[in-house]
Amino acid sequence: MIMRAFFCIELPDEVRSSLAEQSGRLQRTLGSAKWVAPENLHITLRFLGEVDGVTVSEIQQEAQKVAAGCAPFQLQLETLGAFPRPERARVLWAGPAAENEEFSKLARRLEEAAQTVGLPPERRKPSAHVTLARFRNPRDVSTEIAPLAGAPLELLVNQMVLMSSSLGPQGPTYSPYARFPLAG
Ligand code: 3AM
Repeated sequence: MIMRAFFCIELPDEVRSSLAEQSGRLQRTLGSAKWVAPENLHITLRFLGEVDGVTVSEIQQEAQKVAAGCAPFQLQLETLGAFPRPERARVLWAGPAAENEEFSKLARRLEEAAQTVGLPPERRKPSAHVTLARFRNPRDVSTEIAPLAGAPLELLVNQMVLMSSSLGPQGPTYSPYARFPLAG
């Protein structure tokens, strides 16, 4: 068994629909891009890539320990932002205005877990964000970067999800594979 997978935080319906609405509005001004479908909006914790059955079972054991050691926390999505920077954006996202320590801790522990089971290190620093769009060619979105309408969108992060992803011509389809309640 080989599965493309990642750990993420799911969004509650009201956060998802607010982001989908704002994404729809941005779509009308920004136009051509790969816009993330509303049902696919999420906050990535750790991308794993293609993993085999043994790795999936090992990472689940490690994730269990990580979740047992982290307490539920609040996350506020307050602003639009862009990677690597608004003037040359490849990714347009919604997220917190500043680093969230609890998110960082959870992501750091998952990074350690991934390395424990033999996965290569992720070099990019984890940052809490919901990707709304990806641009094939970098573009200037600086005039769009603003606080989210109706901000802050608040969510209680009380579990993380191991998500499987299958890539198709219409884009990826995500299915929750396992859930890990934060119990620290
Ligand atoms: O949450 P975002 O959109 O930032 O870009 C992919 C998405 O992140 C990322 O994993 C998340 C779920 O698909 N991703 C895809 N391929 C990746 C790779 N090779 C990757 N992250 C790191 N390395």
